[in-house]
Amino acid sequence: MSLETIYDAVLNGKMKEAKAETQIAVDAGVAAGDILHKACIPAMTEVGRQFEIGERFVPEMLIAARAMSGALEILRPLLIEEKVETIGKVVIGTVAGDLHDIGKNLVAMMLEGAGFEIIDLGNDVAPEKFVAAIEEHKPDVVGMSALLTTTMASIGKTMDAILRAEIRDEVKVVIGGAPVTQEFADKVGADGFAADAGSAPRVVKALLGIE
Ligand code: B1M
Repeated sequence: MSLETIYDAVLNGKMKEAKAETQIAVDAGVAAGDILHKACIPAMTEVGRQFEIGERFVPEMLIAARAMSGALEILRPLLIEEKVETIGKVVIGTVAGDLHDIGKNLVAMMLEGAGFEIIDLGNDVAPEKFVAAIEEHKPDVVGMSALLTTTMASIGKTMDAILRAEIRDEVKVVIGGAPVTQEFADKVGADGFAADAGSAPRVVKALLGIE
């Protein structure tokens, strides 16, 4: 057992091995926070880096994210016990009228892999539901995904609802999805745009001033 073995298992998308090695490490007394911060998160950071430079593709990123989720199943209750702090909280959802959630799920997994707590509202999320989730969970960041040119308008409507609820100053907004662009993000007044799941953690961290 070593943290390096867990790092390799996550990096290479070997879920069974990631889970088994994580359990072995936990049983040997390694702190869950160390497993997360010294093995799992660095592996997912590397996955994101490789994706951004075109050395990996979506399916490979997905299997690595699943391996990370496998390890997290074991670590999550222990991290709560150890009171290990996450680096921030993200509420994420696919906007109203849009049922596409594969990309959003991948972004959520990569953000979780980077150390964020994720509150996933699912797909077809109405503006009022985003507002209610911001009021309830007080996230640092709200992420909206849209895959249809027609549902890009729902991003604007959700931004309006957030403004009307007078909570715009309390959160950073990051948007993405195949038809979404930086230009559109500027137009609707979002704080950030991420082109893909590999770059999303970097964009969100930069907005929060996290190294
Ligand atoms: Co739909 N669909 N679909 N579809 N579908 C597209 C998006 C489409 C491009 C296909 C096409 O015509 N070539 C087209 C949209 C055209 C447009 O508006 N520009 C389309 C259409 C038209 C439709 C329907 C209207 C079809 C119909 O019924 N006539 C319908 C709409 C239903 C609805 O939403 N109301 C529909 C339905 C569906 C299914 C339900 C069958 C299914 C979705 C299943 C699901 O998600 N659970 C589906 C699928 C699978 C697709 C395609 C084939 C694949 C989408 C996908 O998962 N890609 C898609 C065509 C295509 O992309 N080749 C298509 C993989 C995923 C990893 O990538 O989602 O782009 P992506 O996410 C990326 C980035 O965009 C980014 O990071 C992700 C990972 O790198 N990203 C973010 C995404 N969200 C982000 C959020 C961020 C940051 C980055 O910050 C918060």
